[in-house]
Amino acid sequence: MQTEKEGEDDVSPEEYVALSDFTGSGSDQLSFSRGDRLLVHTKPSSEWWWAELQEVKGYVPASYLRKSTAEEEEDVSLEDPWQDEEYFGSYGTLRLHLEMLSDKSRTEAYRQVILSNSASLKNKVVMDLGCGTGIISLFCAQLAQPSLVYAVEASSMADYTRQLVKQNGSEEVVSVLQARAEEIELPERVDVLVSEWMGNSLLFEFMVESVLLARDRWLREGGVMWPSSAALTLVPCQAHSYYDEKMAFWERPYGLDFTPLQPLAQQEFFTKPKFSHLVEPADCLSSPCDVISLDMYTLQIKDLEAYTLEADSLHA
Ligand code: J7C
Repeated sequence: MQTEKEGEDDVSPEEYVALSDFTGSGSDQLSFSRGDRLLVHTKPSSEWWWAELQEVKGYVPASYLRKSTAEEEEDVSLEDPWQDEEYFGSYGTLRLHLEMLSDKSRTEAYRQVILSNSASLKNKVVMDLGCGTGIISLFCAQLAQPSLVYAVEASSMADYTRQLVKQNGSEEVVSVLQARAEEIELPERVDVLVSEWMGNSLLFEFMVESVLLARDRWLREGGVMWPSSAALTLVPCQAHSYYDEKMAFWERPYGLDFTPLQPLAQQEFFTKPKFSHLVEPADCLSSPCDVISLDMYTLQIKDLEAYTLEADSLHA
């Protein structure tokens, strides 16, 4: 049994989940991201708690946290957010598909390749790995004349993809398989393996692993990979016009002087990386540099695992 004093020090911390991102100011506050799991040691006030994240302790705002439930604590899949269930779960809703479909340069690039290679697709068997809503499979079916497209999608979106294929009159050509690429069984090898697998910073999600496995298992010898190569390109850039535009909001809204909020706006909106920002060529501060280049015909998983970046290559 614990004495009161021992209890204060030894009371087991409670686990909380972050509801949204928080950037701590000063060295005694923790910064965290939405979904992070924090251990709350003590609750000195109703607003600020003393907590721990990855072995670092600091104050956190209580209103940013919710208690994690017993089921969550037991659910090992949540320990690794990219476990299959969570990963494919996120692709079972429209949010990420909307993001991908709204990416015009991405979607148009696939459409264009299929259109300009339509002759070589005639009577060919295609696999569209991770087809999502089936856009690439539909482009193949409608812009070329493949004999068959296997549209492979592991998430529950596959149900809707089947409906979309039917709705667009392509059910004779496109066969939707709801399965992980690693598990599918096909009666034949395919002539073309097309996939939109590229994640943030190219390799995030590591879907490339599934593509390579499908290539080795299901692409016939001499078959075609789309894309045939991939690169991660870095370029230092500025975003002055975006910055100015966002800060200008705090100048005179409704004719009132709101400039005292500008330092706060700067802290809140500009201390984190900005994703999905379209960089104008004029904002690039040097010529781009490829830091990863992949040949999708020869690439092996072990090459990726062993990838290291020579600092010298950045000066090239
Ligand atoms: N098997 C089947 N579908 C997959 C797999 C896999 N191994 N990995 C990812 N997907 C699906 C996923 O459900 C989503 O619809 C799409 O492929 C991911 C596309 N991600 C991307 N960054 N372009």
